[in-house]
Amino acid sequence: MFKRLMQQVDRVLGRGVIDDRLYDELEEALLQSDTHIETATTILDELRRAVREEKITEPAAMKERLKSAIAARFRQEGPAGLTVADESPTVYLFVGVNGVGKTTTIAKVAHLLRRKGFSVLLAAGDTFRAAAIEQLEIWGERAGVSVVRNQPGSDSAAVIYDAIQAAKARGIEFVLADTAGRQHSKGHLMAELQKVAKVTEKGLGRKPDEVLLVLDANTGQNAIRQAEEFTRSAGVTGLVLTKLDGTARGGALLGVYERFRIPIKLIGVGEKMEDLRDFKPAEFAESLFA
Ligand SMILES: Nc1nc2c(ncn2[C@@H]2O[C@H](COP(=O)(O)OP(=O)(O)OP(=O)(O)O)[C@@H](O)[C@H]2O)c(=O)[nH]1
Ligand SMILES: [Mg+2]
Repeated sequence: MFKRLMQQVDRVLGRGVIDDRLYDELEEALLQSDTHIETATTILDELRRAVREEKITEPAAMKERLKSAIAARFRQEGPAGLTVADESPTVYLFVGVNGVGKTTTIAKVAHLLRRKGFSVLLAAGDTFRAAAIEQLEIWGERAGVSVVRNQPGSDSAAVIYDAIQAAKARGIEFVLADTAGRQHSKGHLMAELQKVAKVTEKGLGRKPDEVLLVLDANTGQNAIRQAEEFTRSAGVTGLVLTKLDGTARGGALLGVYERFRIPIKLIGVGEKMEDLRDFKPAEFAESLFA
């Protein structure tokens, strides 16, 4: 995803001298790949310090240092992977604006859990559009899992509540709940998510085990605003970064992670059910420059 950035860096470093103009050009390259200005400044400060302290004189060595400065932004603490509850069902809510890949990611997670032998139920909580319910049902069929649904326009929180009750009654281990990314207004969307979170807690006797904010890697700086809003109304516990296949941008994701410190749990690398990966910071950092 930073391939273009690295090409630019190669060109900039090709001049062979480390001077202020070089840092300005590196900053420009970072900003063009959607890196937030504060993040870019931090990265370049770190680079300047490293160049000074490690007495780096070669632009090639500087490039390696820049890579590790970017990779360091993604370093995470705490356990990786999704939380699994002691008491079934484990419930994951998927939230995010329209088109980011919520429904597709649910299908991918369902497929993964099924392959590991777990029982899964999907909740068609995006009741805003009839097509959204149908789309989830198609994915459910493909992944071999049932879907709890209601009429379009019905209460989203109620569908998710019903799915939790059904999972309890049938001894199903995981409930994956879709939510709407689109509403009459943003205020309405956020209010609905607050209600979904509250009703889930009521039905489950605890907060949802994960509230996963799905972000499209092509989003740019808007990703920060999305993270802000969804964190406020839905208590996000993890990020899923989608569409990491074939994007030249993605610098904004550095900013989201740095600012909110919400762990990145999964990444989407395509449109098929198999196209889901665990987030491994080191591997991921390496792939940024591939
Ligand atoms: N290339 C690629 N495409 C993806 C990925 N994840 C999702 N998509 C595509 O993105 C589009 C939107 O995906 P959906 O899962 O419908 O997104 P959504 O968030 O549920 O959208 P709404 O229901 O409209 O809010 C679809 O065409 C997906 O195939 C990914 O990791 N890579
Ligand atoms: Mg959807």
